[in-house]
Amino acid sequence: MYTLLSGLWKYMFQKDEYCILILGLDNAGKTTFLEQTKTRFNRNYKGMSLLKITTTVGLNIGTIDVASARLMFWDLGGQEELQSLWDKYYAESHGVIYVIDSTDEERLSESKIAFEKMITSEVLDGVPLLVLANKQDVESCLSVGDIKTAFSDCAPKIGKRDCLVQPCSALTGEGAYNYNNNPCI
Ligand SMILES: Nc1nc2c(ncn2[C@@H]2O[C@H](COP(=O)(O)OP(=O)(O)OP(=O)(O)O)[C@@H](O)[C@H]2O)c(=O)[nH]1
Ligand SMILES: [Mg+2]
Repeated sequence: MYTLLSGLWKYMFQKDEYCILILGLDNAGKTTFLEQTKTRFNRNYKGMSLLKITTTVGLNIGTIDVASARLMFWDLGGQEELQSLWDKYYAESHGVIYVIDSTDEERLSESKIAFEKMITSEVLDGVPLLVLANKQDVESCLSVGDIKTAFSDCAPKIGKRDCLVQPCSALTGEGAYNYNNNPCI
């Protein structure tokens, strides 16, 4: 009887769990984005001040509930020597958020190389992709159009997976509703 009841309870209330990787070069704003997301979606979450976030060595994990789904985010360090660890997490992931620093034109080609390496991994074949053109609160930043142009030769490698490019500011939390969605690179 207990087994039956606990099975019924789980069936009714257990959420589907999905793992989302947050990738991108160091300083792109991944951890800031994760903290901003946790603050917005978890009612009682008292996060640290976004301005006190320091570079990630290893990973940060965060969980939010959206409708009947539980999203578990894995925010990995983006420094060059840590990028070799990214692929250890690919097999477990249901989606990837790739964060680009729109204020750092100098490192855009470096970011493109890391992006290209990630999307050409067979393990991630077909996994949906959200590209965040971050730091749009900075007036002199690159636009989504500029970033799409810089990443244009990656387009064929994205394949048939779902892909959306989204301008945002992880720091202010603006994004989804304040800027226009852009379907793909
Ligand atoms: N102006 C502005 N600054 C941002 C934004 N997002 C992040 N930053 C700043 O960018 C710097 C790096 O942010 P992090 O979140 O630590 O970057 P990260 O991608 O996690 O870096 P690693 O952990 O080293 O891979 C910090 O000084 C943040 O305050 C943004 O949307 N706008
Ligand atoms: Mg970080």
